[in-house]
Amino acid sequence: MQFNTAQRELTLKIVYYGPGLSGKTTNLRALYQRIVPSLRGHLMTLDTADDRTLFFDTLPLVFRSGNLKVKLKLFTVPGQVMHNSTRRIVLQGADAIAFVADSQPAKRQENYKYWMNMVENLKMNGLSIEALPHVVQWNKKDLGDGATADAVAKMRAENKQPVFEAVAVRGEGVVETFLALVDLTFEQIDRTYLLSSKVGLDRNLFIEEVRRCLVDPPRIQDILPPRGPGGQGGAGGNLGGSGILGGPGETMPGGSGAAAAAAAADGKMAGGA
Ligand SMILES: Nc1nc2c(ncn2[C@@H]2O[C@H](COP(=O)(O)OP(=O)(O)O)[C@@H](O)[C@H]2O)c(=O)[nH]1
Ligand SMILES: [Mg+2]
Repeated sequence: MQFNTAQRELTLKIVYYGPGLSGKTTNLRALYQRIVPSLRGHLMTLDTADDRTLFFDTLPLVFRSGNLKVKLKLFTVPGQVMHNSTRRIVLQGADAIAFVADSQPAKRQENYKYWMNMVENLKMNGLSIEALPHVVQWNKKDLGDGATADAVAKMRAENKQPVFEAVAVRGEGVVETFLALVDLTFEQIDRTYLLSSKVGLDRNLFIEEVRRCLVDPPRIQDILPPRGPGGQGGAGGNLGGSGILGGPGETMPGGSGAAAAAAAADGKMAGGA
């Protein structure tokens, strides 16, 4: 987070993380389509011919809230293994994470591997998923199966972070994922920086301003279920070990230890390159 008090400007960095081809760039494209045209910043994507993100994508969203200028800077990471150092750099100074998992049964191990890779890369940046507002989006719901649906239900029941299903190519679930994350992010920075009492920036007002930037936005109360007891409002969570992304041996050959080690080794290799 950057807070420029002189210019009364707040900048938040939101990173879409996940395995290659899970739909991160598609999320940004779909979101761009839902931003009121007069408010649209420049969506910068850099794909190779086969849909692979080469570096990263960015989409800014700038609006006023109270007497503050707010900049939300959205980034995606490139998913391919060889781009780990880029992923790590993109995570620098992240304020919030949308983890885009792939619902395809064949991708469950990938999801887990990239979750662990994210945990590792956050750590290298002095960040931790437990302390960062985050949501999980299960994209490509149209390609999921019963086992994916079970995994989603189980993750929801654990109540560690908001969980969304999406079909980003059709724009479904994209705005919901984004708004929920922005809401959690505001809550978190408000806890730390007391924005409501210090600069009169209130959570509802903030979210309303974000909604105003969007065409036909859902209501926030329809997106976020009431927080259950023990729900950490996105600040908690320990999803890597929960088995939900295909971890602890359930759905993944080799068990969690092997995947975690593989993910960590990945990180080390690319980091050292
Ligand atoms: N069937 C289906 N395809 C999708 C969905 N979302 C994205 N895709 C496709 O998956 C491919 C990879 O998407 P992309 O956004 O480039 O993935 P990224 O690597 O995570 O940025 C593209 O061909 C998209 O059109 C979805 O919800 N369902
Ligand atoms: Mg991409």
